[in-house]
Amino acid sequence: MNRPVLEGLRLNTPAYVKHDRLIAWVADIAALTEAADVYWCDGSDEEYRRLTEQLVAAGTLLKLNPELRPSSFLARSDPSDVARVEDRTFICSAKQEDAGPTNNWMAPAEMRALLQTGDQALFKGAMRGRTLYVVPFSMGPLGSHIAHVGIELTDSPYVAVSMRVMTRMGRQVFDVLGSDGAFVPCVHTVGAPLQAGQADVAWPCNKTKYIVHYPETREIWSYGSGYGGNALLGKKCFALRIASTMGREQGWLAEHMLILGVTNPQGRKYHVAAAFPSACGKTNFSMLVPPAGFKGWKVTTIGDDIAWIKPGADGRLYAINPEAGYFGVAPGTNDHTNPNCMASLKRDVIFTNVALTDDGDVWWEGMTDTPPAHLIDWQGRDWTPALAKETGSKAAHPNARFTVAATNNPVLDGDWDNADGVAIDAFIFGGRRSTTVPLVTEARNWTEGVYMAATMGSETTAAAAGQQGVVRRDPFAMLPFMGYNMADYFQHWLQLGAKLQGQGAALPRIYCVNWFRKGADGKFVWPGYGDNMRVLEWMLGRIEGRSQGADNVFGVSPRYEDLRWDGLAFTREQFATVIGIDKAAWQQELKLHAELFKQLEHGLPAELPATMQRIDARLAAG
Ligand code: SAT
Ligand code: MN
Repeated sequence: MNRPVLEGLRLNTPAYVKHDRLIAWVADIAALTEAADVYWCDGSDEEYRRLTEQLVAAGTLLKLNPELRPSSFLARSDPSDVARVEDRTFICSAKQEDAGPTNNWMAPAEMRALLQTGDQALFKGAMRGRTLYVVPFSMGPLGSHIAHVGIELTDSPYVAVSMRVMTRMGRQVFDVLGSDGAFVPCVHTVGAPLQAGQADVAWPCNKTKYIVHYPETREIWSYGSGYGGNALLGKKCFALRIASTMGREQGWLAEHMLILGVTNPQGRKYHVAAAFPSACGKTNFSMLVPPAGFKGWKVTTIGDDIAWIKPGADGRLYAINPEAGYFGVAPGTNDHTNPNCMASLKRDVIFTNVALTDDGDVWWEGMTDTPPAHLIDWQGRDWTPALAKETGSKAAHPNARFTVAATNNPVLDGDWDNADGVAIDAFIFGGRRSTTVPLVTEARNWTEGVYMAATMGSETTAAAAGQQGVVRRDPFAMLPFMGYNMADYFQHWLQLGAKLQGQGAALPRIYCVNWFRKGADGKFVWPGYGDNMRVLEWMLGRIEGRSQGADNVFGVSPRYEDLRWDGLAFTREQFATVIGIDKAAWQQELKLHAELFKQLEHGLPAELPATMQRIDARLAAG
């Protein structure tokens, strides 16, 4: 192997790393980026303490009051670096059609010239003056047959400590890898090299950003951002975009889904995986507290964001959560919407872009009804409720996040770390729709379920779209996370279902939900949160053959008398508002489905337009 000459740079490779190809790759990247030093993360408590102390000294992290929020920190990002950058995210497959019409694409050679090989290549010298951290991580329980290993090389110690919270990170990963095990190489730089003597800033980043995936070689290259899914490359980049392409080749699924366990009063336990777009309450649903009337019911969390799902020898689908922590949206989280999450956040948390209270704790919009009289906002400026009234300025950024280990969750499922995963009984797909889509509908078969998932959509917020009520189609809640052609992905789901059915397996039931229908007053009609348990109970009742429902054009939905209402005053009229199918609205809706299918026509499975035509015909007849 052609090793680069590293003038004066020691690789510092620990003796327990036996993987020559990996070591050579680290040397290559250190040479390309001209990193000042190389540090191999071991994942120990001592290392976490040392790196967080270093980040406090550098001003990236602020230590919170240890009495109020023990072992916890606040990071404030650069105001230009606060979220995933979808328009800077690329799938660089050899052929453009393999990325499909929903992804940004560039030819691999062209992208490599831009990032690695060209005269002005962005990664050349990008880590000058910085340490390159080697971050070994396992997505999924170490050694699980469903898990995969990644190695992230990053010049951000904030990323290194966040990866320790979010993944199984540390030297034990090298035991799994041995001398030639497979890993997904992930290269990340904030894109802010330091000249000799140049002082660093608290949140280094670059105006130019590239989040790049090469599906054929399973590589990830990320430039210019230190935030969330742009930088913690195990999450969306690996566990969804790269893993979806691995799953397609190998016959499994990488999904943007929470996984929960639900145990009924008789002690029978079910597992449900549910896909919702970002910021639609996945973390809340995965930690749901059943309402008072549901004695003996228990909901436990396996994952809150991503599921890797493989068929077992028995033909059932087994899911693991590839992550080991939660990177959740803080605003709106409180003791009513998600008490288990609030309990998870009592200690050992890295908060990003929330507000700081005068006594050294955190606050965000929606945490309490009455905000504190004074705060330091997410940009480090004074904030008061009066100022907010006047200028609308938010104390916490709307995409402010917490990073916390799953083990902090009081309702963590006993099987969350089970290497074999849990057998899935039902899939749920849900968007955010103020009209049209009923509270819950069961698909009558797998194809109808895939249709529901393929056509799901969400109304964009006014801020994102400049106008209210525009529906963005977000198939399977995977639109920003697909690693290949969306139409091929639909086909993969259909094929997997057909194959398992051919083996005589009972497939999971598929449900479409919508918690977000609004009444004439513009307010949400369905109470949501813990009351979603009523819908979950109906689904499990369907699986057991107990719950009744009524057939409609879209599938099977409950009637008022099919749900349990103990402890909730919810009238037949209110229920009609959230469950009804409006003929005109659905005719309009189907036009939008047809638009989506037109966009995805290259390789689109014929079953989907055929299903649309069946719905259309029933609508016309009804
Ligand atoms: O920043 S993340 O991509 O991890 C979260 C999200 O936007 O869904
Ligand atoms: Mn997500």
